[in-house]
This record gives sequence, C-alpha cells and structure tokens, in this order.
Amino acid sequence: MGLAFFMPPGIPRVCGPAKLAVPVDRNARLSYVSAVKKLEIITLPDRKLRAVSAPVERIDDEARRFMDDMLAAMYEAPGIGLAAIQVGVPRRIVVLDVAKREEEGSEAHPMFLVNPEILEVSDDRAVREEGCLSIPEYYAEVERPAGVRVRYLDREGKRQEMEATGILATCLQHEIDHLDGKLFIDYLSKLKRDMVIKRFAKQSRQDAKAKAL
Ligand code: GNR
Ligand code: NI
Repeated sequence: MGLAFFMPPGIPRVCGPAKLAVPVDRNARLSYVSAVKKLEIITLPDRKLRAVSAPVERIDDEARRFMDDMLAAMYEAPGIGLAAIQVGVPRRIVVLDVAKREEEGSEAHPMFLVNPEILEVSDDRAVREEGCLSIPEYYAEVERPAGVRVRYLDREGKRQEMEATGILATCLQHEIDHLDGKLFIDYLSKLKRDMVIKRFAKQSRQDAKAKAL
C-alpha cells in the first residue's frame, strides 16, 4: 500500500505537490497504520523529502508503534537518526541513537522525539562530516552550532528538554532540518549541491529505464 494514507491534509510543501500513487481519503481517520511491515527509506530525488512535516497531535499506541518501526528501519539501514519524512510520513517525529555499536561494547540508547524544537544554539560552531540515509553514499563536511537546547515530547507524550553537544547536537539539527524539508546538502555550495542532485536524478532515470526494459 502507498503512504498517501498517512498524509495529513494541507501540508505546506517547499517544492510543489508531490505525486501520490494512491488517492488520499480525506474522510479516513488519520492513523499510523502498521500494515506497512517494513518501512522503506526514500531517497533523492523524491520530492517528499522537501515537504514540511505537520505536528503530531496525539501520541497514542499507533504513534508509538510507528516510532518503533522507524527505529527498526534506522538500525537496519544502519543510521544514527531518522525523521518520519524519510519513510514518507510528513509528521514531526524523530528517532535517534548515537550510542556506539554493540561490537564496541555499548548498549542501544534509542531516543524518540515528537514535535522537537530548537530553543537555543551555542555561538561556537563545529564542523562534522555528515551523511544522510536519503542521500546514500554521499558525505560532506557541514558547519553547525556546536551545542543546542531542544524541547520535545517523549514517547509517552511528556514534555522534555535536553542540551546536547558533539555528534548528538549535529544529529538533532540534521533531523529537525528534515522536518522542515531541509537537507544537509543545502549547506554546501550551489555547485556541490547541484552536482549531488544531478547525480541522483540521473541514477533515478537510469533505474526507471532499467525497470521498463
Ligand atoms: O546515519 C546518519 N549519520 C549521520 C552522520 C552525521 C550527521 C548526521 C547523520 S544522520 C544520518 C541518518 C539520517 O539520514 N538521518 O536523517
Ligand atoms: Ni538525514
């Protein structure tokens, strides 16, 4: 089934309407149906990545199940963070786990952030190499504030605040950007960004052609 079912009506889009494979039933109750067993991570040039995600109104069991599915998709990828829009769902949900891998002797440390907001950023900045599951196999250095203070609702819907530095601060900003349709390549020079976009557009055309043959 398509993910159109998840689409809340009237989501503002940065780049015009995305084509939906399945018509949206606007009368259907909005739900995070777990009929989708494995969530698939969408990649460039999918324009859904440019959608501005809508806030979550209620954190119920379905929302929690969806967050668990997101976490599973993130671990499987593998990645250290995932925003709902990366599985085609334009809701303000982020999961992350920046803990070291098991083989390095550290346990899983999953975090669930609903409707996260950056309250404050530090003046000092940090440069870090970033990658994105929606832009596979491309990495580039990005400069961002080194520290952030973030407000969010946790898995239980309780209001929380956290301060972060290091990789967690980078990841939080990267994920919250996704909720606003922003990608890390947007921080690069236009030349580099256009090169990446072109590469993925070309790949997508070739894939479509291969499929048609
Ligand atoms: O797995 C990921 N690694 C990563 C590395 C540096 C900065 C940000 C990230 S997030 C990325 C997963 C992803 O695409 N999240 O949106
Ligand atoms: Ni990403």
